Amino acid sequence: MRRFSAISLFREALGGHETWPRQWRSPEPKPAYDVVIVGGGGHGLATAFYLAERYGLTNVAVVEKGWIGGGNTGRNTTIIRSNYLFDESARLYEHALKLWEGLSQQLNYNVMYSPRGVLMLAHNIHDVQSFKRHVHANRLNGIDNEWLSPQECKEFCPPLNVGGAMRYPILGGALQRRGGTARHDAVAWGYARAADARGVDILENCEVLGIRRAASGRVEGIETSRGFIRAGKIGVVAAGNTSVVMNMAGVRLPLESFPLQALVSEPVKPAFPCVVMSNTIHAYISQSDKGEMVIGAGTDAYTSYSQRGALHIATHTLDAICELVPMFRRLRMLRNWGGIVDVTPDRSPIVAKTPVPGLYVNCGWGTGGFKATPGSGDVFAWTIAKDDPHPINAPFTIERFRDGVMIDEAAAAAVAH
Ligand code: FAD
Ligand code: PYC
Repeated sequence: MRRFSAISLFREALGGHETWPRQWRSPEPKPAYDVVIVGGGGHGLATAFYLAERYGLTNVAVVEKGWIGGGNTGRNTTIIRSNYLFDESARLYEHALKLWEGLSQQLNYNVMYSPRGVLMLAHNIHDVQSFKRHVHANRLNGIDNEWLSPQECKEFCPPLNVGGAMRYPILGGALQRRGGTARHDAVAWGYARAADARGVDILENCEVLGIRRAASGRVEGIETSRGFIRAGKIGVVAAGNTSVVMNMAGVRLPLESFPLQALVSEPVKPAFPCVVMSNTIHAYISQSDKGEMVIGAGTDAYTSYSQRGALHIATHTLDAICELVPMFRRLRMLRNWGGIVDVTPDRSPIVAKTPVPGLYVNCGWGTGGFKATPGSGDVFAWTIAKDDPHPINAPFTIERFRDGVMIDEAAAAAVAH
């Protein structure tokens, strides 16, 4: 027997329309949020803050699968500098550095930005040539960077061993005095608190599982572990997981994800006055306000989504550091951890519109995105609000990999990958 529901009878009366006539249909449902940001790291939270602060967009949610700042933002070695080689990068990282200088005041939250100087050590003739080239290029771009002899390195950072009989002799160094550090989790909390105060919703423990698109192709919203959230626009800032999230919308990106690890020593009294980086041996040292020596190592040799690095990578770094700073031999290490960084073919980020209307992406910061946090959030907010890139991030497109317009910053990225 054929069964009729009230609706099917109604449809038959209309002449068998599958759907109701347009004028009887309810209007398109309104987005629950004008903008949803996927990823509650520093970049995502900064984007939400600038959307509210600069463009009055407060109907915004930041959706985070874990807790805010629990990704790379809370795991990095906090080095801030803008001494990149190419004009495009110099503009981007210098924009960020200028924002760092006033950030605690702007957020009314102490992010502990400490411009104590970043010294990049040269250990062979290629390092010397490459760093001198960076010094010249930076100065042409109005960015401070200077070359120091081994003796000047020692004066700037007395614990360094500049004696010659070493595996990694110090042949000089490039010093950016305005570079330094900031407290990583304070950056996440400062942006979160300031965004929240302007009306932004921050949804923790809410994992994005899918991106829903309309028949037109435009984004409609996100499927999450807590249900569907409708959105007018979606900005994806999910660091090591970006390619997974972007695949949900059918967008493939040229990204690889690697573990990168760091470790800290037991806390000691102030002993190390600046930030020292050695790209050649993958070692980065500074002292935190708690007194721990913060040490970064290199990336693992294999792609992975695991938030821990291989032990031999850290061991190699510690061996080399004990030669560079002999007094550290007596320090005990307290804990180590890893994060997942996503790397593009030219080691520069993608901050751009995508082929999907209403979908934007900010990723590929590799091992060096913490320093960019304020600048990245600022220009990404512009891109989302205006549906058009800011002049600073305009070169950082997805299409540059198709067109061969690379911004090859491997030498400035600090950690080889
Ligand atoms: P994250 O802070 O990782 O935020 C992304 C967020 O997205 C995460 O919280 C994650 O949980 C969330 N997410 C992912 N998938 C989903 C999903 N499906 N649904 C919802 N949420 C999701 N940079 C420097 O400039 N200087 C340094 O000294 C430095 N040192 C580093 C040392 C280490 C050990 C590591 C790992 C990185 C280092 N970096 C450094 C790089 C820097 O940490 C990152 O580039 C930067 O923090 C990226 O910020 P983010 O906000 O994009 O990412
Ligand atoms: O980009 O300066 C940097 C950095 C140092 C350690 C990891 N990244």
